[in-house]
Amino acid sequence: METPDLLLAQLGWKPFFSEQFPPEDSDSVQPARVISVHRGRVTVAGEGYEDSIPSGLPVPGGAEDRPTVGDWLLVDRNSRTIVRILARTSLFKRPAPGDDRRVQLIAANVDTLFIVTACTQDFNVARLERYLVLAREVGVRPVVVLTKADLSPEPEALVVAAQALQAGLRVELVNGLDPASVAHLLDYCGVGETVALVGSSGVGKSTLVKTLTGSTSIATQAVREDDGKGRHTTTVREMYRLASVEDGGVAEGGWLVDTPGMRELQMSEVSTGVTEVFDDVTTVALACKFSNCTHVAEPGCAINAALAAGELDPARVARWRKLSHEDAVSSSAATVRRARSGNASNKR
Ligand SMILES: Nc1nc2c(ncn2[C@@H]2O[C@H](COP(=O)(O)OP(=O)(O)OP(=O)(O)O)[C@@H](O)[C@H]2O)c(=O)[nH]1
Ligand SMILES: [Mg+2]
Ligand SMILES: [Zn+2]
Repeated sequence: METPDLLLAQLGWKPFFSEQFPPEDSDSVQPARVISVHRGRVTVAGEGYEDSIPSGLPVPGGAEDRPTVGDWLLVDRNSRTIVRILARTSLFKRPAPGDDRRVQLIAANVDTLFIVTACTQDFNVARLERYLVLAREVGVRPVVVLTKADLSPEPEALVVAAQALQAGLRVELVNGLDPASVAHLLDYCGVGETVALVGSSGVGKSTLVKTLTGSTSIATQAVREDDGKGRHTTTVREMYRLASVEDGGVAEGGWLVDTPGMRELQMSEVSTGVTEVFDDVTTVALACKFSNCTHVAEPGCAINAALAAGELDPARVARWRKLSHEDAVSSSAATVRRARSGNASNKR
């Protein structure tokens, strides 16, 4: 017999959340986790129940005041409406495609990020670095999952290339279609833990979720046809429950969040992540003569000195420059945007 507390713990309930939930409120509201997001509604799961409720908040707020997959909510027991969204341990978001004044929330309260890439044309160290920056910035543990090992003549070389990006980085090589090959990924996703899968379209994120959960209802892309477009590209964000076998008995495992493939990953307000992922480069830059050195032609530039001495990889420095520049430009644009929308709402 499971205790109610255990059920919430299986959903990912942690002290961080219970501390935000005054016990005297439990008569009127109950905590529930967002399992999937639909137009105007969210599917939530709580202690022994699952329900579809309106996604609106009592008081509409800022861009991040919307429920996303993985969120913990307090739900009114009578009206079945959201009372509030609990503060998040982590939040993945990006500028909304086609409308950079809005942000798109991808997933909340994630413990581990599976950065999924295929041992095919998709493999690209610059893209992997972008996802690593994102993971650092958001504060979740990254794991690189290299799929389609069965389609590559020399997948081990790619494992080595990925591992070189960050000391201690976990890199897993799998055939996503083979349950035995993906089984060890379950170690990253114990009871109550949440793993989000991100990566380009077609790399095999939904396939991994399908194989790991044993689900038959998750749609994956058909093998790519001449137009290069799959027919079952994921469009919703949804969490899937893992069943794990422990001590001979079957227990509920953690949660996998499938996300739609991203065509491009824009970086904004990620300077901490860039600094940490490129710490080999940023440490050298500390020794530049000028603190605002652009590392182009300044005297006393430690980056250029290290490049000349062969102590830094020119390709990695070039990727660092590009990401830092992109972050600086889009972050200042975001600041301007916020200032403008702040003014606009004051006038209303
Ligand atoms: N041979 C082989 N095929 C794979 C593997 N993983 C995925 N595939 C195939 O690759 C295609 C795309 O897989 P999906 O799982 O739909 O890709 P996705 O990342 O979810 O794509 P989006 O939803 O568009 O982001 C499907 O035809 C899968 O069967 C693998 O490890 N080996
Ligand atoms: Mg998919
Ligand atoms: Zn410099």
